[in-house]
Amino acid sequence: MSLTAKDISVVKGLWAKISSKADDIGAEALGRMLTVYPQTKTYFAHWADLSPGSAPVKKHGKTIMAAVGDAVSKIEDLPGAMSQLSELHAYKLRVDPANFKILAHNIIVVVGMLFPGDFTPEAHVSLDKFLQNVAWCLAERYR
Ligand code: HNI
Repeated sequence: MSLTAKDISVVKGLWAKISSKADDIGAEALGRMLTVYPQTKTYFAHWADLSPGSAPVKKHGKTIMAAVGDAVSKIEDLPGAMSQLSELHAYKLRVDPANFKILAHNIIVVVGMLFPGDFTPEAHVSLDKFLQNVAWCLAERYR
């Protein structure tokens, strides 16, 4: 499902409004993913504390959202933007790509929670399409 020019402008507009809170969004989304979909915890078993609000969850939430912000800035070439991260997740981290959609879902939920006014149906659909594309591009190097 490719992004239209409208999706691109809606995602960029939404990101401009929410990016100053990207660290909070990432921490909340990652903490919820680990709580609500506990099968995702296996990949982070080396962390001291996997509970919402813990230091590693906050730190890694920030890392993830920095990569999402980078993807927004390279939205016209998402496969190129995500290619190195795809290789890392496929060959080194060996993350089942089904999990990318789970994290995308959690990011959507948290954006809706933290920015109810900006999270119009129009913003929702374009952000969902964008994150599904990010998930798809992250899975691209798996085979
Ligand atoms: Ni992911 C590391 C981005 C989804 C498991 N991940 C990273 C890094 C970035 C990143 C950036 C740091 C790379 C580096 O060190 O060079 N991850 C993303 C993005 C998404 C995503 C943008 C989806 C939107 N990662 C997931 C999912 C899982 C996952 C869904 C597992 C359920 N990622 C990891 C693990 C690491 C990781 C594990 C290493 C973390 C660590 O601390 O060892």
